[in-house]
Amino acid sequence: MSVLYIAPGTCAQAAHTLVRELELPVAIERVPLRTPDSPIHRVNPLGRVPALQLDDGTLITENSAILPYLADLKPQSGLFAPAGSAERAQIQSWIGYLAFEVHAGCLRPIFRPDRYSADESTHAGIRAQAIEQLHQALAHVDRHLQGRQWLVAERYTIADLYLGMFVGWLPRLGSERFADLQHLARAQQAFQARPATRQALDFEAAR
Ligand SMILES: N[C@@H](CCC(=O)N[C@@H](CS)C(=O)NCC(=O)O)C(=O)O
Repeated sequence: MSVLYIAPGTCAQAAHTLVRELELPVAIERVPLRTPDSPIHRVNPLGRVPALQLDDGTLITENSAILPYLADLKPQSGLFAPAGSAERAQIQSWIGYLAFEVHAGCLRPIFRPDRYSADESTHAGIRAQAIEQLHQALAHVDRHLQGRQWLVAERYTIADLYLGMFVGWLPRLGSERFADLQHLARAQQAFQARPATRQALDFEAAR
């Protein structure tokens, strides 16, 4: 059986939620992060989650690869789109934007300012600047969602799932800075209301 390695409260929630959306026979394995003895180091040389190990041992990392791979296992779900279609490229475009502009570009300096400076006195400034950049990056998504329910096409896709996870992190920033992004709030409520999202969150909170 394939195994998806996750850690609660991390971006692995996206892949985890998708496994539950698709009702795939994938074992969910929680691992600690940033400890040298974590089993994740035997699986992913970067020591990061999500990491999907297929039953033949093949490793797939990065949400931007795992989400499309899993969704392709059940094309009838409509969570992705057929190869060669413009919709598929648009879904991939949003996933790329969220992975690069939102996650790596903004959320990482907010949560891990130590990666940008060893001088702790600079961390508050790095965070504050990254929160402003995050607002700009998400305002672009919010404008796109004006007058439409989903990022692409007329249905919930893996792009909406990925977005919903990140928007769900905003309260952790303890900031009112994002209160104006009303379309994003609506997208996050739709993500939150899905049974698969609830199942994944409950599982991650349980142990
Ligand atoms: N670009 C990767 C990011 C993976 C990533 O940074 N995962 C974090 C959790 S959100 C992690 O495992 N951090 C542990 C570490 O960096 O040691 C993806 O989207 O899958």
